[in-house]
Amino acid sequence: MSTLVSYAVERGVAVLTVENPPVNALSPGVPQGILEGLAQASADGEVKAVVLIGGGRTFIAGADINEFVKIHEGQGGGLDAILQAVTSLEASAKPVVAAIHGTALGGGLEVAMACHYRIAVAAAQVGQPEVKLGIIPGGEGTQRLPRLAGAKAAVELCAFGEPIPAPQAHAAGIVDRIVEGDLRAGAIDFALGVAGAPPPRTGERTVTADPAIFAAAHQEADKRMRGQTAPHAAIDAVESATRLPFREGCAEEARLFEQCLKSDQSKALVHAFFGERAVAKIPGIGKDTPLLPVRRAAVIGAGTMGGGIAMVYANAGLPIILKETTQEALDRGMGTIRKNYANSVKRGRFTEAAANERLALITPQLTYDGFGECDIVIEAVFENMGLKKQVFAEIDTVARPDAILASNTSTLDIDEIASATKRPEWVIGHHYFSPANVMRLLEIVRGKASSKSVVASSMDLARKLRKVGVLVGNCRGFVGNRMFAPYCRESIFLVEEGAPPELVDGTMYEFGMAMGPLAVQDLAGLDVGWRIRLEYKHTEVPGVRYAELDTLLCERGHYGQKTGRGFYLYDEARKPSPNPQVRELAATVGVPPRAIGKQEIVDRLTCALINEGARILEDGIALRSVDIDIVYINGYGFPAWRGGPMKYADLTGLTAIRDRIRGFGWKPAPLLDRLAGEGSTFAAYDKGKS
Ligand code: T1G
Repeated sequence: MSTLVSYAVERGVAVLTVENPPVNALSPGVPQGILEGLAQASADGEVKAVVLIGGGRTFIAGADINEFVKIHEGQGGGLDAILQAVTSLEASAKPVVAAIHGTALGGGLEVAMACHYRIAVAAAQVGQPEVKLGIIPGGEGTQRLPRLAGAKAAVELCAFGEPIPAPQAHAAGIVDRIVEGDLRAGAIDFALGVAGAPPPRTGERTVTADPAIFAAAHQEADKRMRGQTAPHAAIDAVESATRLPFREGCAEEARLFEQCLKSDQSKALVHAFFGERAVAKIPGIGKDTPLLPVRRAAVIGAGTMGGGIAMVYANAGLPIILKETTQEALDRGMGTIRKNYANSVKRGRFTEAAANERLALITPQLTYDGFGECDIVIEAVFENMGLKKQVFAEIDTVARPDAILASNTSTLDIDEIASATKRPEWVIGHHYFSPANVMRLLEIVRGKASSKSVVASSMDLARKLRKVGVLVGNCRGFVGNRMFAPYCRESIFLVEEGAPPELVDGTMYEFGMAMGPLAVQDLAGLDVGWRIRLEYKHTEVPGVRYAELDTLLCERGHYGQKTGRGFYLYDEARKPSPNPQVRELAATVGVPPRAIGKQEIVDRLTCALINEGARILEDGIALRSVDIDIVYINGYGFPAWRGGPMKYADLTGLTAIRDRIRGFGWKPAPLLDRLAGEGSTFAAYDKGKS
């Protein structure tokens, strides 16, 4: 008997329990175990019905995604075993009941739909999230789901990948009953209730639909899943269920599945899935590192970032003090927080009561009262080293000796900030991305003195705050902003050389970026970079070309959205339109204008990111190239379906990337040069590091 699927008979019902922690994925051996258990139940005259249930915290959460990594690496594999299991389950002469708790996702829902009945606890979720991996359901889910829930519901689940709660699945016809109390006992009762009746086989049903459903879904996928191919394949697969007999529909699904699985988008999205989990693994800081419990917090500064950070903690159910120096600034900060929550309630994201609960967790004040009870104090004041050091000197005296002291600085030296305290081992960077209550990325900046517990506790806290925590080293700009500087500089060079801002931004939007680089700079404020540049003017190297256009705009008071003019003009609704002055100012830079194509724009901007990313790896500022990818996907709007800048480089080929860089007259980063010379990849570099 399989060790991955246990078998027991209770009151004449065979109970097959999948035991493959942590999520009961359909890893090799699990489908085989289900088949063995089904055969044993079929052969046992005492058995009247079968229950399939998950051990531990969940039902089956899908195929084992590690298998797709092997397929992507050319090691073969596929869904044969899963397909055998679903076929045998549905063909069983004895009724099979899927008993769902936790999540039934992907192949897990497909296995459940091959069963004759599905029952679930109300807290369970079901879904077909395969498109988030750049593929589509490949276990006949695109054929059974429309037969159970109708084409419209099936298209929504398969093309957009969001799970739904069990009660909604029950209403849709996917789940037959919501069970109160013990799921296993309820499943056995249900199975005994249907024993003897001919088992309903979903594959024997038919389904029809208005073709307009699919046309509408394709249009919606173009918006919600911009640039991605799998959602359209999923819609086509579901549409085939309304047109073809079951077996032919399954063949169409298999064809589309294979087509998606081979795509770079799937390689990129699988990379991003595992990458988001890999970044939590810090060499030298094991799971046994003592974690400092964080139950109460305080944030200093009620500006955009401080207010957003206060919301992050409140949203995670943690009380937080919000301290400012003047009542006016405090009121303004609290006013913004209240407005944000009111907007969320208006959009239906949560109820008025939930918003008030969160607001009640935020304590605005002008003093350091209560700081002695806080487990963490976050500094979020103006980006000025002198001011930050003054604040850290103060919190050093008011915070508990075992409190974490975190700075939200976006570029400044965390070691210098720590030097303002007597306890640098408790100081670390928690760099949020604006708006802090929305962006998932949290760069955790490790100072040379930051203790292992403070690092491990910060990574653990990121998860609790529903952030993606990425540990980065201490240098100007850490990882994200250090790469963003050459990316932005190159975008300005392109405009100085004759490419209109809307061509540069439009091209990168088509590439998949959430926003073009020039629009992002207008949003952040051109004056931010201008001030930093003035502060570091003395470090500039004679003969090196620096962007001029942003400085020329700032010298005229044009800081971007905040002044209504920057690379674009903005109306009162901040709607952008071309700024004719940009061309005039660009002409004064003295670079002869020329027509610049889209491919050159994409290549120069992606290579600017990749080359700096390689230097960051060499300098040890990022642990792995995948950490850089996760930073860019979650903090800078880089499309996950391209995997992040370093995965994009691997998929393009490092030799091609290096040759492009040389073609621009730039110097390839030594690591990039070496890996390209070896015919290697950043992924291989990562493997060598872990
Ligand atoms: N395969 C392999 N490993 C998986 C996995 C999976 N499907 N799901 C999770 N893990 C690992 C994960 O990497 C982590 O490992 C640990 O389990 C805990 O995960 C045939 C082809 C289920 C909602 O896309 O959405 O079925 O880091 O931290 O926050 O048509 O995991 O500890 O080493 O995320 O509680 C479809 C993906 C697959 C579901 C639980 N299924 N997983 O979240 O835990 S394709 C999915 C999730 C498919 C069929 C097709 C979440 C979760 P480690 P975690 P969590």
